[in-house]
Amino acid sequence: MRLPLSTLLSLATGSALLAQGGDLIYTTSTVEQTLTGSGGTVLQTIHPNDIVGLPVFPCPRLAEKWLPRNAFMTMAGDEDGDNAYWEPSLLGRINALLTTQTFTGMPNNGRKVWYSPSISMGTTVSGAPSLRTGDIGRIVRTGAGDGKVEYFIRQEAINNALGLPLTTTINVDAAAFGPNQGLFLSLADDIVCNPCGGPVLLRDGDVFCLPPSAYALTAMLTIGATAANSAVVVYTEAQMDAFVANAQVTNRFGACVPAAIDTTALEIDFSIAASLVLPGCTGTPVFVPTLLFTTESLTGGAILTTAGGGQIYTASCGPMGTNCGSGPTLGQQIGLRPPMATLGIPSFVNALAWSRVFTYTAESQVAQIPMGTPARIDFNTPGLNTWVFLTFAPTGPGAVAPSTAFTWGMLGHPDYYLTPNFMGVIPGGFATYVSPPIPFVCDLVFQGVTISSAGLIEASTPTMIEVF
Ligand SMILES: [Ca+2]
Ligand SMILES: [Ca+2]
Ligand SMILES: [Ca+2]
Repeated sequence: MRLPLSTLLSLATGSALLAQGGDLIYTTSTVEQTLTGSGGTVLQTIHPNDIVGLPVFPCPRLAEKWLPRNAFMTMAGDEDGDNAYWEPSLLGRINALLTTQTFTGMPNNGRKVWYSPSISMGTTVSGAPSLRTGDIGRIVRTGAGDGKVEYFIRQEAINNALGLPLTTTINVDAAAFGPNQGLFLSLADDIVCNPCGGPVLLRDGDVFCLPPSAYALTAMLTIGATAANSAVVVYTEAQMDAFVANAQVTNRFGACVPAAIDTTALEIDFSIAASLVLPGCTGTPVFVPTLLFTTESLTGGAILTTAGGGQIYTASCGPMGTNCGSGPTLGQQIGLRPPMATLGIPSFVNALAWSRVFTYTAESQVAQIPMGTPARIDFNTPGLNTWVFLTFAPTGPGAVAPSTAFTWGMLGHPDYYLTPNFMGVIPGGFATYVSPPIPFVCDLVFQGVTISSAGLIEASTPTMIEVF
């Protein structure tokens, strides 16, 4: 299908803005701490299933949790039917992030961002197939209720393009999408498949493309059907190794990184136009944009670009990695706290996407508390105060809290939970709400509402508490 001219014009505008760099969202491969310390709250601890926001300003760059795993748990409900909302390993590690809002200048939020998990979500609430490691999707509310899944692309469509049996389990490890460029992917495991050009051992470091000529967009502008055997390998692992070696970047120990091993995140680098054109399988050439990427070897959290044969990506506040001979890549360049002044963070960047970042988060300090004790909820509020609301959630196996649209907000979480009970006011910035002792067994959703510095009413991400 063709996009209307107005859409294409706004796409061009979005790209022009991105040439100066923008906010990013990302995930880490293991548990990390924010450089700011996040006011001493639990929001300082970054898990591999939390999404982190990295605003383009100020310098040095400061990261905060943007979409906590507790919000995923609230949205997903009891997806595995074990009668508990609390699932600290829900989605495993978020292996890929994909945003499409960037291109229309629209705000992004926890219902708009697309992701791929390393552990498939249970099917109790969503129904089959749920969100699998081979899908890129998101947890949404539909007419059938909360905890459902919407797909940007399904495993079957990727497998079809790769010439794999549709039922073969795959694990998407990196994703980037541009409406004019197509979908760029990397998988987490080596696999023999049959893409454009014939059978190949597709390596976990390889980057392949589903070009726009190889798929049909749905009415939602997601990818529906794909052409069989249409995926094009755009960079082999050996070429990714060369990009990494050419970048002359260090890992967390200060060693110069010689190879990629496994490509772990992808995004389009709009700062430099690319000239690589490959033959496609559908009679249309494949235009490969400059790509931002990360790899498993890049502990310390460096972000590289394919520009110039492989370089450290330079963003608004400086290079996103340390040059060989200049010490370790610490993690400060992505707003995380290194364990020592001479040792970088253990994580590599596991998923990466452009996104306008508006951060308003809530996270319970302890998600399961005994009856007769208070709930403690940490907030990061982008306004003068947070009004704290509590909602009683349904209980029992397969339960999910019903949400409804929070129509007053523009940038915050787009939903709230019925029926909200006003509990009190806490200050803006990092602050903790402490409830009265909760006198009975129940499941609760807490959420905040604020008036932002722009004068808008915004809702925080939701968080669960189970009282036993
Ligand atoms: Ca559960
Ligand atoms: Ca990844
Ligand atoms: Ca490899």
